[in-house]
Parts: sequence; structure tokens; C-alpha cells
Amino acid sequence: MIILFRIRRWLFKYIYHLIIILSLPLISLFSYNHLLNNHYHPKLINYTTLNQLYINNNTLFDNLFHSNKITSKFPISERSFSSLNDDVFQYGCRDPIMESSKNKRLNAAFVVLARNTEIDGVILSMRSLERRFNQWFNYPWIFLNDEPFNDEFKSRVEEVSSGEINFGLINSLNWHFPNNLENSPFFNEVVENQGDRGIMYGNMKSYHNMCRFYSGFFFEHPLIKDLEFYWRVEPDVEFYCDLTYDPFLEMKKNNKKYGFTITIKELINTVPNLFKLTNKFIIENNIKLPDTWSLFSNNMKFFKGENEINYKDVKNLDDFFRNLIKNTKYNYAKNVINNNNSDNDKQIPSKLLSKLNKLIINHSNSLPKSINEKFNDESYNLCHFWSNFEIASNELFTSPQYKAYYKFLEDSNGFFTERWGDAPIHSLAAGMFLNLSEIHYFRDIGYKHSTIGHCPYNSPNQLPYIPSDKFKHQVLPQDEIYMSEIDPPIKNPLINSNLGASGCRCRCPSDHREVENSGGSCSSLWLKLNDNNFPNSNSLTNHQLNLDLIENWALNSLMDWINNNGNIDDWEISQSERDLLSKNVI
Ligand SMILES: Nc1nc2c(ncn2[C@@H]2O[C@H](COP(=O)(O)OP(=O)(O)OP(=O)(O)O)[C@@H](O)[C@H]2O)c(=O)[nH]1
Ligand SMILES: *[C@@H]1O[C@H](CO)[C@@H](O)[C@H](O)[C@H]1NC(C)=O
Ligand SMILES: *[C@@H]1O[C@H](CO)[C@@H](O)[C@H](O)[C@H]1NC(C)=O
Ligand SMILES: *[C@@H]1O[C@H](CO)[C@@H](O)[C@H](O)[C@H]1NC(C)=O
Ligand SMILES: *[C@@H]1O[C@H](CO)[C@@H](O)[C@H](O)[C@H]1NC(C)=O
Ligand SMILES: *[C@@H]1O[C@H](CO)[C@@H](O)[C@H](O)[C@H]1NC(C)=O
Ligand SMILES: [Mg+2]
Repeated sequence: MIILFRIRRWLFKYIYHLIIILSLPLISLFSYNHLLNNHYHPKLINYTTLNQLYINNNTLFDNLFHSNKITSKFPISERSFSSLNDDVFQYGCRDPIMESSKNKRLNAAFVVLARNTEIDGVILSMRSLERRFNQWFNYPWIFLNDEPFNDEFKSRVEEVSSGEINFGLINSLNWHFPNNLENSPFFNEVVENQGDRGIMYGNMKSYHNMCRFYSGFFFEHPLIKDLEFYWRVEPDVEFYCDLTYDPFLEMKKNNKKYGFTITIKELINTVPNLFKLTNKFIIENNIKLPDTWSLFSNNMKFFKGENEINYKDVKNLDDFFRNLIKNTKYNYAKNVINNNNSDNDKQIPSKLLSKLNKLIINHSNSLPKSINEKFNDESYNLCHFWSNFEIASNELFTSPQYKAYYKFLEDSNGFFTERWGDAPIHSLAAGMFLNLSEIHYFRDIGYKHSTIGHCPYNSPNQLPYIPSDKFKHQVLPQDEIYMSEIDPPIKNPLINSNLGASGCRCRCPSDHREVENSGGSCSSLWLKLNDNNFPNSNSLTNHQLNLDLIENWALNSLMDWINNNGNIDDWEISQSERDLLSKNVI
């Protein structure tokens, strides 16, 4: 049974990562470079044109931001993320020995939830993090488990850590669902059923326990509850760059409450009702949403009309008109076919009829999945911060508002009837309770979990590596040799200023595929929302589009076209008509 679970789990994981990798765009920056040299190189591009990205005309912001020309010329990984809201704390290296002697450690620690069996993975993560950061800063490690840690686990982590070590047992009440639930046939059936439906980790009871624990309880554990900040670490993760300053200290100085390195889209079948419920919570508690909310929601408030759901992915005016044309053809087909009864005097030519039927089939295939139903004119865009790396303020989660949110979710039973990850829950909480400037993208931290990774370009500002006296040198000699050679720092100052190259002594794997450039990434949305010129949310929601009126106008225009023997495929909305519509209604 266990083996079966493992295989299934492995398969889900494999497929999931395959999907994300396949969605990497074709712009491969590294396609031939890595054959010549094992280092990671950015392509040399004339970045002067990047200045054109700075836009003063708000109405055009999305048009320009999403224009294919710009995105294909400048992959997300080659853009600077610096803005008034957020920027990396350090471009390149500081002297970590000086940093750690000059500043006192904060009340902060690493938090690792793990099983005894995962000791090898835990050691790999610890070696990497000790070598890259903690040898100079000596923050404590806290290990949590639902069972007592064995002696092997305890002694092996001791060999690697330069900081204090603490082991904590998780209260069974916080790990397990309430007894009457967890042992009920209903519980077992819905959990088993998630496996049958192919939901990743859906039928693993322990995975549900883990996600629920990380959503509702870890921050209250006696070893955690008094920490100011924590850094969450998982087994088998790797860090690609040296971190030569204290991230907790910088978070505090800059009033940051939540830090991430990777933001991607969640699998929808794990969270079909999470967003709807969250919206209900927002309404019931009258929560005033900060700018961060836009990072997680498809807002359809702009489009008012019967078919507004069909416009949920519209990003700009061109997109809007493309959708309008598609939907008008569909509306026309639907009308014609519904009226095709015997006493209709006009017979529809069979060729047109089959075309219309195809249109209808195509349309229903492209309809948004009903699983992600909209609520309050919004739906979840599935973005979330990957919580396997998290540097955050514990206060965010011990706050009464977060606790109320957790209780609301717990009462809905979604932690077992669905397979909510703690990542989307932490993220939606950040979306409700933090503004964008309180969130930090640790873009300078190179990080890999499973097959997904982020690795920054090296800044010109490099310093030699000097190990600390406290370093326990548990890194394998060949790894130390590998790390001693760093990726060539960006030399061209023109490139440097636009690229935001921030890495300190990074060495990215030669086959590294940057998650920022993948289709499943939410980095571009983060970049857009944080742009200094991004219009504030009020100016976006004050306008509404009367879709019914526009669709009706378009349908009449199409019918005129066809009555004048126009071919349905050729029907377009002319520029002057577009201008008219934009002027009158938008
Ligand atoms: N003690 C304990 N820890 C667990 C259990 N299940 C998961 N964890 C830990 O919870 C964290 C997340 O679990 P993972 O299995 O890595 O989940 P994931 O990161 O979504 O999936 P992977 O892609 O397999 O890494 C890891 O630190 C695990 O060690 C459990 O049953 N007991
Ligand atoms: C980069 O492009 C700008 C504008 O097109 C041009 O003026 C400049 O000479 C170019 N720089 C280089 C190094 O090619
Ligand atoms: C913004 O763009 C629109 C459309 O191109 C243009 O009509 C308008 O004058 C521009 N406004 C400003 C302030 O540049
Ligand atoms: C429309 O009517 C014609 C003639 O009665 C019939 O052959 C055809 O199958 C009908 N099409 C639909 C979609 O009902
Ligand atoms: C339906 O979709 C297919 C594949 O995307 C496309 O080739 C075809 O032209 C579409 N048909 C119509 C009538 O839109
Ligand atoms: C974000 O929140 C902090 C803390 O509440 C506040 O000090 C800051 O002014 C806010 N910034 C914006 C842009 O709203
Ligand atoms: Mg993991």
C-alpha cells in the first residue's frame, strides 16, 4: 500500500513539474552557451530600449506591458524588479563577518518540519544553507515532527549546524483532524476520492495533516510562538548563492512581513472552493483589501454583463476586441441554431451550419472551467508564493485576523474535502492583510525545491569568500570546489542597471531553467503590480464596461455583414468602430 502511494505520489509530482517545465517559453537564454561553458550567461542585449517600458499613460499600461514584442525581447529574468514598493536588500556581496559582528541576531530561527526518514534530505538542505549563509550568522534550527525524533536524526543535524538546535513534538490535536472527523467514513471517502480524481497528494492523509498544520498551528508551537521571524526550510532544497547579510534584520528595517523567492500558479483541482470561501470571509468581515489582492484575483468587476465570465482573461483593449469578435460569432451561431425550426422560412446553407456548429463546440471547449467559479465578480488566478521557502513575521499568522480566517476555513472542512496547500492560504492571507510594500521578493536568493528553481545573475559587486570560524565544513569537498567557481558577474553597467543583477557568488546549474520565465510563473504579475507607474487600484475599478450593450451592438453589426453576403470568417470590428466603442462606453 505504502509503495503504491509512493509511486502515485511520485507520478503526480513528476507530471506536475513536467507541466511547469513544458510551459517554459521557447526563449531559451542558455541554449548553446551551456554547451560551451558550464557557467550561466545572460545573452547580450541592447537594453537601451528598456527605457521605453516606463510609461506615463496609464490607459496604455497593460497594452505595452503585455505586448508580445516587449516580453519576447526581454524575458522576465532580464528585467529589473526595483520599485518604490520593493527591491533586493543588497546587489551583490557584503562582508558577512562584519555584518554579523556589527548586528545582534534577531529573535528568529529556521523551522523544519520533517520525518525521521527524511534525515538525508534535511542534511542536504542544512549543508547548503549553512555554507551559503548561516556559518556567519548562526541562527538556531528548530525541528518539528508529529513523532519524536530519533537519535540518528538528532546527532546528524548537530554535526552540521552552527547554531543552537531545538526539537519539538507537535501536539497530536494540532496534527490530526478532530477524532470524530478523522475516523469517520465520510473523511476517508472524500480523501480516497481525491486520489481517484488524480489530485496531487490528495489521498495522502498525512499531506492533509501537514498542510493544515502549516496553515493553522505551526506559529503557535511553544518553540515558535515567541519568534519575531522564521525561515521555513524543507528537506532536499538547495541554495545557489551566498547570502552575506541578515535577511531577518533587513525585513525588520524595511517593515517587511513576508518574503518569498518563487511565485507560481497552484493546481486548480487542489483548491476549487478556497477563493470563493475567502471572498465570503472578506465580505462577512468587511475587510478592506490592499493593493496586494490584485496579485491573486481575476477581477471581472470591470466587465458588467451576462457574459462577463468570458472576458476574465482580458488584459488589454486588443484582447478585449478579440474576445468580443469571438463571442459575437458564438452568439450569432447560438441564435441561428436555436431558431432553426421547420417553419423558419429561411434555410441555413449546410456549409454555414456546420461552421456555426463548430464555432459552438470550440466555444464550449474554451469556456472557463466551472470548477473555478467566480464569486463577487472575482475568481482565483491561482498565483501563490511557494511556501516551502518562507521568511516571514510570525505576527502575521498569530494576529487575530489571520486566526479568524483560519477558523473560517477550518469550519468549512476544506482541509480534507479539498487538498488545500498551506501556500495558497498563506498567500491569500498576505493578499488580505498586507500591502505590496510589506512583501519582499528575495530575488537575490538562488533557490531550488524539487525541479523548480530561481537563480539570479551575479552583480558586478563581488567579494571573495571567507569562511567563518563557526563553519563545520560538512560540505563535500567536490561541492566546495564547485561552489568556489562563480558565474561571471555582469560587467556591462548598461546591462547591470536594467537587469537588476543581484547575486553574490551565485553558481547556477548549467541546465538551469529560470522559473521567472516559465508560463506557470507569477513573477510578471508581481513585476507589473509593483511598477511605479502602475495605476492605483481605484482608478481601475471606477470604470465599468456595459458588456450587454456592446455585445448587442456587435451582434447587429455581424448580422448586417452576413445579410450583405459577407463571410462570417472575415467579419471584423474596424478601427473607427473600436474608437467609437472605446470613447462611448469605456
Ligand atoms: N513530521 C512530518 N513531516 C511531514 C509529513 N509530511 C510532510 N512533512 C514535511 O512537510 C514538508 C512538506 O512536505 P513535502 O512532502 O516536501 O511536500 P511538498 O514540498 O509539497 O512536495 P515535494 O514536491 O514532494 O517536496 C516537508 O518538510 C516534509 O518533511 C509527516 O507526515 N510528518
Ligand atoms: C542601443 O540602441 C540604441 C537605440 O536604438 C542606440 O542608440 C545605441 O547605439 C545602441 N547601443 C549599442 C551598444 O548597440
Ligand atoms: C494616452 O493615450 C491615449 C491613447 O493613445 C491618448 O489619446 C492620450 O492623449 C494619452 N494621454 C496622455 C496623457 O499621454
Ligand atoms: C436545421 O434544419 C434543417 C432542415 O430542417 C435540418 O436538416 C438540420 O439538421 C437542422 N439543424 C439543427 C442544428 O437543428
Ligand atoms: C475551432 O478550433 C480549431 C482549433 O483551434 C480551429 O482550427 C478552427 O478554425 C476553429 N473553428 C472555428 C469555426 O472557429
Ligand atoms: C502599507 O502598510 C504599512 C503598515 O500598515 C503602512 O505603514 C504603509 O503606509 C502602507 N503603504 C501603502 C503604500 O499603503
Ligand atoms: Mg517539499
